[in-house]
Amino acid sequence: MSGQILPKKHHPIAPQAAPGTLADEILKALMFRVGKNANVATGHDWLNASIKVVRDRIVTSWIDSTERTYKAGGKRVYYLSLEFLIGRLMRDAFSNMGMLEEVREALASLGVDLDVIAELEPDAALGNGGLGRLAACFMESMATVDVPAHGYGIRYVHGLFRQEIHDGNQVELPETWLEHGNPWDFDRRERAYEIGFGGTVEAQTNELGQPSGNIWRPQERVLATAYDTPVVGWRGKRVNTLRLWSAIPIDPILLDAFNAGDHIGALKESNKAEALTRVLYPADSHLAGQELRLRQEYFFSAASLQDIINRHLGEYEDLTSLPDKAAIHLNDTHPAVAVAELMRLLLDSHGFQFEAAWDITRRTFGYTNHTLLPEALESWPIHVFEQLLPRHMQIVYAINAELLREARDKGLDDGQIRNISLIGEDGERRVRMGNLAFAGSHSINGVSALHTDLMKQTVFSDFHQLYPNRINNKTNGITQRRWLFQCNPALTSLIRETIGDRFMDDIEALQELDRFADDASFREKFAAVKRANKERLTRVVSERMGLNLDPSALFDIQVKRIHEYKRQLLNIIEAVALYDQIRSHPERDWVPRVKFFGGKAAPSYFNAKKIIKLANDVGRVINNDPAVRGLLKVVFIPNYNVSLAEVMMPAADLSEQISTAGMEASGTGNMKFALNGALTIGTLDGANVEMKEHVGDDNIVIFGLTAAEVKDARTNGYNPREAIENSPELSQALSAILSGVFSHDEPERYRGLIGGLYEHDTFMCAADFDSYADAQRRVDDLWRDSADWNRRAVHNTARMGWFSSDRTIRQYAGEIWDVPA
Ligand code: B1N
Repeated sequence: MSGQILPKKHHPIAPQAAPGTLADEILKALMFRVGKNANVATGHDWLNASIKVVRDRIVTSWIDSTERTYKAGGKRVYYLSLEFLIGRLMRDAFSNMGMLEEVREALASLGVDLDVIAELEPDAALGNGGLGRLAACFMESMATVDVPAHGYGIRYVHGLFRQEIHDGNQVELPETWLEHGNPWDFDRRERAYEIGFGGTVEAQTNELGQPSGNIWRPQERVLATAYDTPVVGWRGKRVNTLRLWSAIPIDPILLDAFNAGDHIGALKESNKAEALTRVLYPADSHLAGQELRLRQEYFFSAASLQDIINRHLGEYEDLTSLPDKAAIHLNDTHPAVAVAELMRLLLDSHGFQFEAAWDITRRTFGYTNHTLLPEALESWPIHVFEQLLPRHMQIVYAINAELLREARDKGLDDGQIRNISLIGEDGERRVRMGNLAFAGSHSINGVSALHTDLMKQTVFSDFHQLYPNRINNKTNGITQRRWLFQCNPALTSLIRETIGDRFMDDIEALQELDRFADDASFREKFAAVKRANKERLTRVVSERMGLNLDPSALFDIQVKRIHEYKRQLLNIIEAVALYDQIRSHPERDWVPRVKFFGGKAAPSYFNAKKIIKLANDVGRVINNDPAVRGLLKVVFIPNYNVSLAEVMMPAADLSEQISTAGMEASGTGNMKFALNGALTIGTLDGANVEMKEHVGDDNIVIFGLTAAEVKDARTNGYNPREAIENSPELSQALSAILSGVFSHDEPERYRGLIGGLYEHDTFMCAADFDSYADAQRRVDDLWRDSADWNRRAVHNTARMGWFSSDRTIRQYAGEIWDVPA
C-alpha cells in the first residue's frame, strides 16, 4: 500500500515550501533524516519525516523534564510491566503536542494526506489485553499529571500475533511491528547491563573465617540494551521515558568455535540471547509456565534495577535513601522476582545486613494484583527457579523464614502460615510469585472496589490479617486523550461547542454536559455523531469482510480477549435464542441488531478457539437466512487490536460486559464504551459496579447473579442441567447448536463446548441465561424510544469523567508512591 498512495512519483517537480515553515521542516527531514526527496518518498517515508519533526520538539521538552526532576531532587516512579499495549503513537503524540492540525495542513500543502499515512503506522502490540493497555494509559497519564516516571519493559521483536479467520477458525500469524524500523525510539547502546542466569553461589568468608555474604557466579550472561521512547503528556507539559530492553549476546561470535570452522556453533550464544526478547507470550490471564518466560521476567527486572540503582547512586551517597527517591511498581507478579533481585544487590553488592535490606525493599516496592483466577497466579517449580536463579532461591528462603516467623509471632495458625508461605507445598513445591510480591511491598492494590474486597476475602485473606493496612483499592481508568479526543473527534468537537474547552484539561468538567441530556436539539446532534461513527465502522467491516451492515440497527459490541469467564458464549447462545424467536414470531416488532464480536484466543486455549468458530458458524447461518429479514446479524471482526478499538468504541450503542460476577478484576473496555456514549449491559462485576454508581441505575442495564450469589450457588451445589431444563429458550438454543444446525459439515463440533454446560458450567452461563435474555429485551424496549435512549447515552458520556486514568494516577501518586501530582 505504501508506495502507491501518493502521486509524487508522477510529479515532474517536487513540492516546495516556504523556508521556516513546518512543511519546509518536513521536506528537510525527508531529505536529511530519511534520505529521500519528495519525488520518490513512500507513505512510510512521509510518516517517518513527520514523526521526526515533531519528535525533535518532544525531545526538547523531554530533556527539560528530566533536568527539572533532577534539580528538584524529586522522587521518581518506575513502572515495571512485561506488557505495554501502546498501539499507534503518532496521533497521540502530535495531538498532545498541540500539533496535529498544523502537521495535517503542512502535509496537505505537500500533497500528502495525514489520515492516509497515519494508517501506515504499525500498531505496537507489546501486550495482550487490559493489563498491557492499562500500562500504556498510565504512562500517558503520568506524563500528563506531571509525575516523573519511567516505564520499564521488553522490546519484543514480535508483539501479539496477528489474527486471521480462515473458515471460521483463528489462524495466528507473526506480528512484525519493526519491519519499517521504529521512528519513535532512541537506541541507547551505551546503556547496557550484564544479566546472568544459572551457575553457582559461593559463600564468602572474611579474614576471621566468618560468613560474609555470597557471590553468585552465573553460568550464562547476556547484555540488556535500552531503547527509549518519549511519552508526552497532554499539552506537552512533561515528557517521560518508556525504556524497553532488548537482549544481545556479550560475545556475538564465539571466536574459538568460529576459527575452528564451526560457523553455526559460533552463533549459538547470539541466537540464545536474541531468543530472550523475540516474542511476547500470548496468554492473557493464564500462566505461560515455560522457563523462557521466567528468563524474560528476570532479564527485564534485573536490567531495570541496575538502571534505577545506577541513577540513584549518580545522585546520592548510597542506597539507604532509595525508598525516598524511587517508587518501584510491579504491574502484576510478572516482575515480582525484582523483590529478590533488589535484596541480592543490597546484600551481596552493597553490603547491607538482611534487616536493613528488607526494610529498604519493602518501602520501595508497590504491587498491583490484576486477577484472582487460580490459573493466572504465577508460581514456578522450585527446581526451575533454583537452576536459573540459585542465589535468588536462597534469598526467597531467607525472606520466607523472616515472614513466617513474623506470622507465627502474630498468632497465625498452621493453615494460615501455609497460605502465606512463599513456597507452595501442595504437590510439587513451587515459588509463589504473588506471595513474594505481597511480602516485598508496602502497598498491594486491586483494580476495582469489588476486586479489592475479594482479594481481602480470598487469595490474600491471611496476608490481610497479618498486614491489615497494606491492601488498598485503585479503580482502573483510561486516558480520555486517546479514548475520546482522538478516537472520537466529532463528539469532542460537539462537547466543546456545548460546554467549552474546560473538560479538555479537567475531565470532571464533562459533568456539565449532563443537563444537555434533556435538550432535544443537543440530543439530535449527539445522535448524528454516533450515526457517523457507526457508518465509519460499517465501512471498515465492508472493506475488510465484504459484509454490508445497516448503520441504523442497534450496534451491540463485545470486544475483548476470548475467555470463558468473559462469557462470549452466553452472548452467542442468546443470539441463537433470538434467531429462534425472530423466526417463530415474525409478526413482532423486532429491533434490528448487529452483534459484533472481536478478540484473540490464546493459541493453546482450546475452548476459546471453539468459541471463535461458533461465533463464525452462527454468523454464517443467521446472516444468510432470509427468514431473519436482516433483523439480526452476527459479525466476528478479525484481528481486534488497539487501532480497531479506536473505531469500535465510538460506534457502539450497547457495550457487553457480561463476565461471571467475581471474575473480571476490573475491565477497562467497559469504560471506553460508556465514555463514548454506549449503554452497558453487564453483570455486577469489576468496575461495572462503580460505573453503575456513577452513571446512575437508569442508564445501565444490569442482570445476573452477584458475586456473593455465584459463590453461594457454587457452595450449595449448583445444578446446570436443572437450570437448562427450566429455561425453554435456553434448552432450545443449546439443542440447536448440539444438533448441528450451525455445523452441518461436522454436527458433533460443539459436543464438548455446549454438551459440557449440562455437567459443569463453571462460568454459570445457564444460571444467568434468562436474566440476560430478559435484559436484552429491556434493551430493545429502551431502544424503541430513541429520544429516551439518547438521553441515557448522553448521561453515560457526561458522567464517566471519574474513570479517567488521570484520577487513577493521582490516587497512586498520593496514596502509594508519595509523589506530588
Ligand atoms: O487486567 C486488567 C483488568 O481490567 C482485567 O479485568 C484483568 O483481567 C486484566 C497474565 C494477565 N489480569 N491479569 C491479566 C495478563 C497477562 C498475563 O500473562 C495475566 N490481565 C488482567 C487491568 O487491570
